[in-house]
Amino acid sequence: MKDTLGVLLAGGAGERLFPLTRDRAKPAVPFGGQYRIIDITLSNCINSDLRKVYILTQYKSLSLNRHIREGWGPVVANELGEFIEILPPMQRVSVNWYMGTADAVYQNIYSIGSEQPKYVIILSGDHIYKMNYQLMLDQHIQSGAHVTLATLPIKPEEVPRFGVVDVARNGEINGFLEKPKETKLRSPFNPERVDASMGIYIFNTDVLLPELIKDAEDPNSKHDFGHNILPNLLGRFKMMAYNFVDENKQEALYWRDVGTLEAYYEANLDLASVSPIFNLYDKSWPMRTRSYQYPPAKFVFGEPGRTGMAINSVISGGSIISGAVVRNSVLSHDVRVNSYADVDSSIIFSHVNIGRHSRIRHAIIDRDVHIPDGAVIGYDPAEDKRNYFVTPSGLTVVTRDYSVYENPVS
Ligand code: ADQ
Ligand code: ADP
Repeated sequence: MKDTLGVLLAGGAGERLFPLTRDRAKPAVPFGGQYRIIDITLSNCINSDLRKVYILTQYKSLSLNRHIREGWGPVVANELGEFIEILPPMQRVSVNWYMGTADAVYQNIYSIGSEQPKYVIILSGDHIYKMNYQLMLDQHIQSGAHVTLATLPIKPEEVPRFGVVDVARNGEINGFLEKPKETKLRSPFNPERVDASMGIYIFNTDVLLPELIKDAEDPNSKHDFGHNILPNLLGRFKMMAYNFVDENKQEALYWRDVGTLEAYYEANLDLASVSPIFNLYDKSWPMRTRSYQYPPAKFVFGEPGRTGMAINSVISGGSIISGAVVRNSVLSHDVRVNSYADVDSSIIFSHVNIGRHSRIRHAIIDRDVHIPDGAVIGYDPAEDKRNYFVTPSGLTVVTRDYSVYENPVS
């Protein structure tokens, strides 16, 4: 890993996560109470001993920048040449913003070159998974590949969202097609699945940099890894797949693109379940984040006889549940849930105050929102639509616009 540079793409708009991405980039969207989505990939980096990482940002990146600077800057030893550093578009080699993913990397070609890494691993800041990139690099080196793509088996109907990879039994890649409408291709390892790209690539640097320059000079290119760079490498370089599967079952290991509100909601609620698939308490693979100085979460009697409690829930520091019941939910920092309130199967961001007698179910409440006393959210989608954002599947999202500021947190 000492010879490897990580380049983490964190500049996508995350449109399908709207309205959570209205004021922040997708990688900065809170996850699991105290984390941001990008923390999962950055934790994978540190746990894999990848300690030189550039993060390419552009879209609404203030909150992301702050989080990285304060949370991740101190994790690595700068004096040893390690860094976790944000690179926004600087117009050094181009007058444009980052056009596509390949252009984002191309625009930082000097920063990459000056580190003189032997390998570059391209990552994305959008996914929830635990992966040891060291094992992928080991395979890359042992196989003598110029480029290695991480792949996982998906259902055929999912291909419009993925790069489809034609993999031979020996792991060599013979074809690649970005987001086709459909495909007849099936995995040689599982006839009911298609091998898909996870958007994680290891390149030999001496292959990557000339390809980026060539792509930048091509006026017909979208400057995207999936559409342009990868298909252009076929037949010219040795490309291998690194299959992210459970060896026994030939099924994919846990990996989620939390790119839609529903997928995001499910992945969060999984954390609060008795036996989550994605375990945050696994000491062999710690998840890190920016630390805040909040006091511990507290559960108290509110009104006489009203017990404050949380069941099957993740509750972050600084929160107080007073005479209210919280079930199957994920609460971020500094949340107040007041007497007689009932919160069920919901995600509550930081600094939210939930008024007395309110009932919230199957909802996401963005930060700083003050839910007034007696509010009912998530029980009647038609009614919710008049006041809040409701997804077609009936998930209610309450954003800051809907705050009732005259009811401040005491
Ligand atoms: P997508 O995730 O749909 O597909 P894309 O939108 O290009 O591809 O995003 C890839 C990553 O780059 C994301 O983390 C995004 O935030 C970031 N990004 C996008 N545009 C950027 C820009 N201009 N500057 C900086 N960062 C940017 C990709 C692959 C598929 C693969 C799926 C797996 O293209 O082949 O199957 O990931 O999810
Ligand atoms: P996060 O919850 O991701 O930490 P921040 O509170 O840091 O978000 O806000 C991110 C950016 O969005 C900041 O620049 C902030 O000023 C801006 N912002 C916050 N709330 C609103 C709003 N209601 N409308 C427009 N911009 C907002």
